[in-house]
Amino acid sequence: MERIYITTPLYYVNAEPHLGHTYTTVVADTLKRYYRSIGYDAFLLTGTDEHGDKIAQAAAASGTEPKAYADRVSELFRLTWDTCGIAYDHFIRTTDDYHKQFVQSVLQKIYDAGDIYFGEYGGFYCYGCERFYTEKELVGGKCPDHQKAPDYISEKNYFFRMSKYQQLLIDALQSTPGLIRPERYRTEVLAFLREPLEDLCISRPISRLQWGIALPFDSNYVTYVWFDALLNYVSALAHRGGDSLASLWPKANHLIAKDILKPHGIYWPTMLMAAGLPLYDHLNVHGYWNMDSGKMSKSLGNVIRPLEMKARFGMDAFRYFLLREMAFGQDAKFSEEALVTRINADLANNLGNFVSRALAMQQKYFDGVVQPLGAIWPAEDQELRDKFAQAENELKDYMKELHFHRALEAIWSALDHANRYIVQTAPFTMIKDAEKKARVGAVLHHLLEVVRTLARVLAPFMPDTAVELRDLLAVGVDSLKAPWGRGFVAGHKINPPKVLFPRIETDAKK
Ligand code: ME8
Repeated sequence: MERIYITTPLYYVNAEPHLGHTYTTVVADTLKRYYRSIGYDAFLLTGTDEHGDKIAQAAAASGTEPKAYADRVSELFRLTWDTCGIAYDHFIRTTDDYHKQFVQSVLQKIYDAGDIYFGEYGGFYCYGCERFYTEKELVGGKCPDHQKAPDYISEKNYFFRMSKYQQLLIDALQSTPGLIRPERYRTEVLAFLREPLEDLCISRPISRLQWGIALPFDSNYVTYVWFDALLNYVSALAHRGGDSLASLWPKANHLIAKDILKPHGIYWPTMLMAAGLPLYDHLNVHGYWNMDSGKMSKSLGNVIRPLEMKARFGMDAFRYFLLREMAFGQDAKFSEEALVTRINADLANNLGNFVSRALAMQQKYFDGVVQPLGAIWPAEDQELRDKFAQAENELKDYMKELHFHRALEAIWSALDHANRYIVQTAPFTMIKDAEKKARVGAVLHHLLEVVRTLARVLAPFMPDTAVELRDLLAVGVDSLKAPWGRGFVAGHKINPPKVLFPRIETDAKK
């Protein structure tokens, strides 16, 4: 059986789940459902990143101990994903004992092999990013992400000999085009590697920070949060036991946004090399969601919370918007107006109306009982079937390249065709002529085949809607696999229609 291992970043517990986290997690969930649907053994990992300065400071600011603080926010992430119906297989916390032990064992192994050494380092440190910056990386003397001047600190620390793996990493990136994708991010990492790579400071003295995993070879230090957190992708599999590590790790597909390209594109593969582990299969990098009003932030009061979106618009509508609106790899803009426009046009109108028309006619003309297709299919029937077959083929190619928006576009283009088919065949006119009743039955049967196909192809993107469609058709999961024209047994009765996506009235129209 083919396998795929899908991961989201481990989200920091100093912020509550928002639009950005939700996008990556929804993409991961969609991929998992898609690969499952084509017969893969797909495993999805998510979780929370809980150590380091940033979390210790956030806990202190809220007057809580770091562990209690992390417990609360981590639970919030887990609950959010549960409520959103994310089908993760394991939720890892970097404070889990097995993870801590795993990190220590890897540190010891790399230390014993001579790739970790003790040295002195002074540099510009940004607490927000939890990393040192070179002068060149600062913009106007400030961290480009946090717009704050970093602190200059000098101290004795442990270093990972990252520089030793620079050439090996360049070779791997050059010989494996898809290792980091889309291509522009591979190019970005390669460009960065044109400069000599410095060794990575992987410890923090406990005089400055206690909230971390103790170094196994020096209890005066804790592990730098990135060296701890990145290892989650492997520790979770080791913890799972069996052949998980051997069979799933080489099939790893990480999902991240471009903000954490450097740790995933440089630190992580060199760490894997030092630990004697194979590299991930793909690092998949998406762009940023921006708000109309600029960056999303608590202080601007424009944070988009997934549970609010689910409550107001429904999870599937929100998922559809996220996957349809952003081209994976590029930035996208979020606005409620755009969301409502998509819901009304694509979901209420195109999809919702199609389904309710098909089901309503079936009910009205044949009391819900599916009619025979007839031995000879006119050209328009074949065209309809072919249009969906083509969309499904395109979808396969698009999913391989993470072009979710194009996959959905292909389905909607077939749906447009199906709406035109109703207009062209005009069953509502034909039914007035008793002699054409059999043809009306056949046309409606084709419409139900469209609904059945939709229940199959939409399942990874809009899982609840797919189930609703299936319930409306009164068929089981297995019957979704049947080829066009073989989905319903003679005399099968479907259910009456219902409104899947109510139109959202905007203020302007009220
Ligand atoms: O970086 N648009 O955690 P984090 C799109 N703990 N995606 C966004 C986004 C936005 N505006 N904002 C956040 C960390 N994301 C580390 C990761 S992994 C071993 C450790 C998503 O909570 C996106 O996936 O800051 C981004 O990479 C991630 O959240 C950063 O989450």
